[in-house]
Amino acid sequence: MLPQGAHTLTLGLGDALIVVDVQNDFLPGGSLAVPHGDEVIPALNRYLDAFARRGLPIFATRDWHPPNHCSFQAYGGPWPPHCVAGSEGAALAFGLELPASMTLITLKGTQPDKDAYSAFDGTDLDVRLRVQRVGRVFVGGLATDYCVLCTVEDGLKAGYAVILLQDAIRAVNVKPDDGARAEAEMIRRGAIPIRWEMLAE
Ligand code: VGL
Ligand code: ZN
Repeated sequence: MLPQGAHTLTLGLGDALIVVDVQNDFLPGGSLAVPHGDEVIPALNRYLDAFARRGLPIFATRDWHPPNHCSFQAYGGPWPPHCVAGSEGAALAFGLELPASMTLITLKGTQPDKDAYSAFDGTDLDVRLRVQRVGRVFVGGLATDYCVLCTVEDGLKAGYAVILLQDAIRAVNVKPDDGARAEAEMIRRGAIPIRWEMLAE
């Protein structure tokens, strides 16, 4: 049940779903595990089904680094090795129900000397969205305080309306309130937070 007065949101033409970096290395047991990262999988599956049933486009991004990537500690970066291109850790999470026929995959962070948290950074995502006449993107996945944050910020800068799937994101929380701060920042910049209950049938 929705609280009285709450708004609902109807999916339609021009909407797209962006699933950010739901990859094994970001799940519990992975090399850069996001606490409770696996909880985004069932949450995203509901949105995936809603978009698929309406024939709306779905984009899945993958962090996809060379073994000598600059974000890895051995090369001066902040992170343990993760999402090495082609590795099991870089594979999309088992159980994530991406409809193969309508999902487009975007790889990012593929250059050794350049990190890319945003799905728009160094990719053709903007062009692919424009080709499909997308005006509004629904963003969920991992991690709230890095790739989701940067993807939402770049989406807003590129002129998209951005809906933040608040029940389908989880944070690394290097500092304990990083995730909460990132959410507040995305909303401050214009992202609209929703939860599953706010989507109209
Ligand atoms: C990410 C840290 C390093 C992310 C990627 O997907 O949020 N975080 N690489
Ligand atoms: Zn990375």
